[in-house]
Amino acid sequence: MRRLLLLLAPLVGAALIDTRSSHLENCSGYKAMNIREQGQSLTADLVLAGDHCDVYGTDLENLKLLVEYQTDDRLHVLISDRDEEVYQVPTSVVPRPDATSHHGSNPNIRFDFEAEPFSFRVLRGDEVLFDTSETSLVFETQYLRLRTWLPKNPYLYGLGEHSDPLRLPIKNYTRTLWSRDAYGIPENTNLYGNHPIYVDHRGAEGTHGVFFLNSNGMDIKVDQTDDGRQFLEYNTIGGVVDLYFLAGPSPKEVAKQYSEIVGLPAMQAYWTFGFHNCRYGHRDVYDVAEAVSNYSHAHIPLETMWTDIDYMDRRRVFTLDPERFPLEKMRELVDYLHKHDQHYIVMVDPAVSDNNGAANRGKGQNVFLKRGGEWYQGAVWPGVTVFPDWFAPTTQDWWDGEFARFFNPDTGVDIDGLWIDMNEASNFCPWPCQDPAAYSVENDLPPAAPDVRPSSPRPLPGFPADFQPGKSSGKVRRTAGNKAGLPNRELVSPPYQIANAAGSLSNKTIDTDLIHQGEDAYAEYDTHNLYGTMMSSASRHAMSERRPSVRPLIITRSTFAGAGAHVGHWLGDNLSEWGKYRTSIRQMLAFAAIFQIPMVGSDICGFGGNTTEELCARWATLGAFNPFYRNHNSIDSIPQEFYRWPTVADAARRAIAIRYRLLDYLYTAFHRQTQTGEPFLQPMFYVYPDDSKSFANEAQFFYGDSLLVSPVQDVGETSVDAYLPKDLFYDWYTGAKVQGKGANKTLTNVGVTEIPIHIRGGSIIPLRAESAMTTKELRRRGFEILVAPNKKGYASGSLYLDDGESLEVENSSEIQFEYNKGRLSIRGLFGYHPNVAIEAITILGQDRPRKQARGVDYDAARQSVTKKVNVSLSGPAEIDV
Ligand SMILES: *[C@@H]1O[C@H](CO)[C@@H](O)[C@H](O)[C@H]1NC(C)=O
Ligand SMILES: *[C@@H]1O[C@H](CO)[C@@H](O)[C@H](O)[C@H]1NC(C)=O
Ligand SMILES: *[C@@H]1O[C@H](CO)[C@@H](O)[C@H](O)[C@H]1NC(C)=O
Ligand SMILES: *[C@@H]1O[C@H](CO)[C@@H](O)[C@H](O)[C@H]1NC(C)=O
Ligand SMILES: *[C@@H]1O[C@H](CO)[C@@H](O)[C@H](O)[C@H]1NC(C)=O
Ligand SMILES: *[C@@H]1O[C@H](CO)[C@@H](O)[C@H](O)[C@H]1NC(C)=O
Ligand SMILES: *[C@@H]1O[C@H](CO)[C@@H](O)[C@H](O)[C@H]1NC(C)=O
Ligand SMILES: *[C@@H]1O[C@H](CO)[C@@H](O)[C@H](O)[C@H]1NC(C)=O
Ligand SMILES: CC(=O)N[C@H]1CO[C@H](CO)[C@@H](O)[C@@H]1O
Repeated sequence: MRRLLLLLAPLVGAALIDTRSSHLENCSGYKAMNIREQGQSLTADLVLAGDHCDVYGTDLENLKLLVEYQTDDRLHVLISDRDEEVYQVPTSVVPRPDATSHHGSNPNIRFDFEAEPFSFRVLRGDEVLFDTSETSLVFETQYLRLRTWLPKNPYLYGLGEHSDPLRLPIKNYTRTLWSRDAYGIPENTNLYGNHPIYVDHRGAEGTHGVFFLNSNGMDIKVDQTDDGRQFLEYNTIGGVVDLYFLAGPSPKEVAKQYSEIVGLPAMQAYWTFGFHNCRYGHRDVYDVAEAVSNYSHAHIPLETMWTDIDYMDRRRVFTLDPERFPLEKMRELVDYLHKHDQHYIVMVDPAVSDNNGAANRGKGQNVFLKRGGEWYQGAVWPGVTVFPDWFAPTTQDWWDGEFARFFNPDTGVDIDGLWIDMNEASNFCPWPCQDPAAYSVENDLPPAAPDVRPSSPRPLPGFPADFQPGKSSGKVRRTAGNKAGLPNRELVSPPYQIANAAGSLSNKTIDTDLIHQGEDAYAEYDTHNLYGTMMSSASRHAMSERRPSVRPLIITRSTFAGAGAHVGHWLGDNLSEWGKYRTSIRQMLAFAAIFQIPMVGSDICGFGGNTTEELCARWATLGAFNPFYRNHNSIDSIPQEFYRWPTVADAARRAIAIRYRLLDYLYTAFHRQTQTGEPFLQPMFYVYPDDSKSFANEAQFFYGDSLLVSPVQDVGETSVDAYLPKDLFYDWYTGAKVQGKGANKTLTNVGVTEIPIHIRGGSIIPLRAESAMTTKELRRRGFEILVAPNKKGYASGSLYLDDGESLEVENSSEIQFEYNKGRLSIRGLFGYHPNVAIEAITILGQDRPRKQARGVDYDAARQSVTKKVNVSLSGPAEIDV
């Protein structure tokens, strides 16, 4: 039975004094009228209850409320303007879940409201999850405010992108969402992407999620009132109140429920989990080739080589530097890599130099942003650029065409994956950009190697002074009902200013008063936060056109909610500092477990600044447990390829060997996330939701459900205080049983080439018997099944197999392993037949040898037994060990 409580008694209680914005204090809010319940939904009209308060624009007098019980675990609350003129996130960018297919009748969360003044609550059982009472909803032309009360001392997570603590601060905290090119990834500022979802974890009471589907600039405040009441408040400069409540009740359930709204993440090819190397500042193709060769000599498995903007002709996308990166040499490099089962990826930026073939073709197809009929220009790496308008109906065709032409396997550079950057969108020229020449990029191309040095090196072009025309009125006429944005707004300096670390809204990005092409004529003001995600899906399309049958790897800098369905993300331009090494863990956890972008990783060894041998060695081991594992470096930093120092090379070889032996374990868990939304990489409390000592832990993490990773945290240290929940674990290296006590355990003597790993009792992990130099070779290795029984002698695990790259998978295996009292059973679906078998089965935690059976070895040091077997992976089996 669906229950809707209509509590019509007026609210008692003192109006709250909002000390930060006294003007809002007396806004009268709305009253609900014409309440109608139909099936799984409720609608009402909301009418302004008193005088206008008009604080940051004009109050809208007529709103409407829609409440939908979309599934038993998902409630949708939409408050929009009656005429639906106010901007809403286009469904072409973020498709909405099907709300009509619900047949369940036992909702686990429910909606409850007061009619006058209008406020609402969301409850799970008797527990109040969200409560807007006592502060009125403010819904103005350029400002929305909605506050919810929270219990004392809440554990909140999410609301990215940021580098702040995993558990968000609860006092005086403002999380601004506005895409920004944020060099250095500083804390307490808005970064590259936007994910307005938070997870509220209440321990034994349960976990729930709240997703605010709004792409406008906003400040989300988490704070306490003077009398100590905890709240979270949305302050948004546009859009509507579009909230999804996710019932949980566990963190993993919230993750699954969120994936039902924004989409399941894209499955990646097997090879993409290999080790990647990149740097900004390769002087030429010879230098790139030399790095490939040096990795090989150092016997460090290099799966994929990347090239930053260095390859371009004066940093113009879709061009090659004819002297430093000539086409025939680039083709030789790519052929060489492909012949050795390695891969190649290059960077593409959205901004196109306003002076080349790609720009001219784009202009012919009318694909760039315009101001007053002229192409809108900014300044990025190549100098003066134009910016693709992803809303223009012809942009996808043009983008596909440029990819087909430049990345043509027969005549161009045959890349295997794609890296997209600067898509916040970044613009070097600050608003209003009156002196563009002053923002010329000074760090010129690195000197060419002697054998390819041009007779006179060309300087990078400066910036002509004839662009960045003045402000336009921002006035557009649109028809009502298209959810495309109210007319006559102040699109550059709105009355409410969000705490954008770049200053004014348009600073260092595309002017926010530009109007996009397309019927809806969206304003950049409303859609700025979608730019990177629109480039992501357009690029996925372009890559799929080139190689339709395989999964495209695309790594982007800027993302919006739902981007994981198309792309992965690297954490941006961090620095070679211990602080960044540590924050990379929590950032990665937020993307993988909360935002559903599991293909994520940091720049290993740090991007900006100079790394050290010790930091790079530690980061090489931590990076082996990033889903996306790439060493990347900046142009003005000392080289940091793993082969540059002996300890780093050793750390990398060891860590990659562990990663590769575990690659099918990773692939299996990653695949599961792409099917169900259940996260692969997880904060500790996702696995131990009742253990309050794990709630704020951001120093350790679970790599899949079975492996706890506890990296050493700081310079000069060889020990780490690792928290071990009350459970049985096994040391990965020694096999020793470690009984977790719900307390810290100091792990000592952790050399710089090592990273502590514990296997959770009750796990079965499919391992490749040995590592390999490439993932192709790895797939020819047999399996060893590692069994780590729990106290009752039981363990389980799974293995997913397919051809590793098909977009539409025809044949796959989903194999379940179970171990109980000396017997391993193998069951499941066996559609994919690898040409390898299970070669050994190892059981940990055996303190004495069992009755000697043939082919069973006891390892006293590891307290394990190993049975050599030859069990095919093409059907069920039962094996006694
Ligand atoms: C809010 O209302 C109270 C009571 O009516 C009044 O005393 C106060 O001056 C008002 N505040 C503002 C900022 O208008
Ligand atoms: C709240 O944070 C702001 C900005 O970070 C700071 O300026 C202010 O002093 C803080 N206020 C309190 C009460 O801590
Ligand atoms: C490769 O190794 C050689 C020999 O150690 C060194 O001189 C060269 O600088 C290295 N090149 C690159 C790109 O790492
Ligand atoms: C734009 O950003 C620069 C720093 O990058 C800052 O100095 C300037 O004040 C900002 N301008 C505006 C209008 O916000
Ligand atoms: C990095 O090292 C190089 C070479 O020693 C030096 O020129 C540069 O200033 C260093 N950079 C930083 C940020 O310390
Ligand atoms: C474990 O040690 C870390 C690092 O020293 C510390 O921050 C944390 O509070 C400790 N946890 C417990 C439960 O003692
Ligand atoms: C799937 O397996 C069948 C039977 O083994 C085989 O004929 C077919 O070619 C396979 N399909 C793919 C895409 O490998
Ligand atoms: C394992 O069994 C398969 C099929 O029964 C056989 O072809 C293969 O030679 C065996 N491998 C070993 C190492 O014994
Ligand atoms: C230049 C820059 O952004 N540096 C930041 C690097 O990261 C540390 C720790 O997060 C910040 O404190 C710095 O501001």
